[in-house]
Amino acid sequence: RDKILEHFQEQQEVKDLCPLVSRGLEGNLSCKCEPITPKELQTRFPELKDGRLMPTDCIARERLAIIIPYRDRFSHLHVLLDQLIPILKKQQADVTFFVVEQAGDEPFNRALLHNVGFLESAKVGSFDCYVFHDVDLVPMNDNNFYRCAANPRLFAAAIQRYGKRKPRIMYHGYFGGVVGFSKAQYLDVNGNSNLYFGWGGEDDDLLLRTLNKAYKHVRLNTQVYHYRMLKHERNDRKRGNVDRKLLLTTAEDRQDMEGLSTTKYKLNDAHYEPLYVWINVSMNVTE
Ligand code: UD2
Ligand code: MN
Repeated sequence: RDKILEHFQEQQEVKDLCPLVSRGLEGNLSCKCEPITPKELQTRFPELKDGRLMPTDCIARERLAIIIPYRDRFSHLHVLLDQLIPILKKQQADVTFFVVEQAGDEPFNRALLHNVGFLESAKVGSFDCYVFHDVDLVPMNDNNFYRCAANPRLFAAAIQRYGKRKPRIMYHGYFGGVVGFSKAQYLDVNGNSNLYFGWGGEDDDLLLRTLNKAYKHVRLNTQVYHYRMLKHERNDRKRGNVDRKLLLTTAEDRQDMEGLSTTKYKLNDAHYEPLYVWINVSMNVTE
């Protein structure tokens, strides 16, 4: 009888898969979006270790990587995490945050940093799902599920820009801000193009790649999948910019030759912090 009891207790220890829809979700959220230091964040969320958050009472259905392209937005980064972590906790996500920083002051290349995040994440673990996340977009509803699906997804279905009252759809065919790909989908589209230095175009290129591989541009509910954009200076949209309109005309032709498979960078630093994996890379603009 003791043996049976023992066995039963062991069985109890085995965790189940987390439910598809977690309990305790609230819907629309507020955000004070006040500055917070990494130290304060660590105190608030001591369960984060090496940038990873895991459910305690069940096994997550997928392992998620959130890739944040980054340069000089320290305050935004921590405001974002302060809002994002409680949502992901409630969603019982197994998530690791990667901050991918571009060194130097060459024109920013968001899309290349996405590729770097994907490639470097493989050194940390095996991820099923990738969400590429602008540092300044704060999710405002916890039914916004950070999960992958049959098609790549635009999470940022609607965005409330600074000073505007309502979130709105950016434009038909918008595919920037926050997007999600399963590992297989990202490999399938050969990731992002590496050629978009400076502001703009890279997100449109990614949509062309996605549609070209016969995926659909799924429209998610804008009442749920909406974000607030934190205040920042408008970028210098001209400086060092490549001719993004010209590049876009060849997006599909370049897709298999140029992208994740040809990403080049110099890894300056990669280390664990409690809240994230920090990666710093240099790019060679003239290459
Ligand atoms: C828009 C898109 C963005 C991207 C960009 C063009 C929205 C809400 N977002 O962003 O997804 O397509 O246009 O490239 O429409 N970043 C830094 N430091 C910098 C510059 C950029 O960290 O100096 C990162 C950061 O994660 C930021 C993202 O790149 O959120 C996009 O750059 P942005 O916010 O300066 O440009 P924005 O708002 O026009
Ligand atoms: Mn922005």
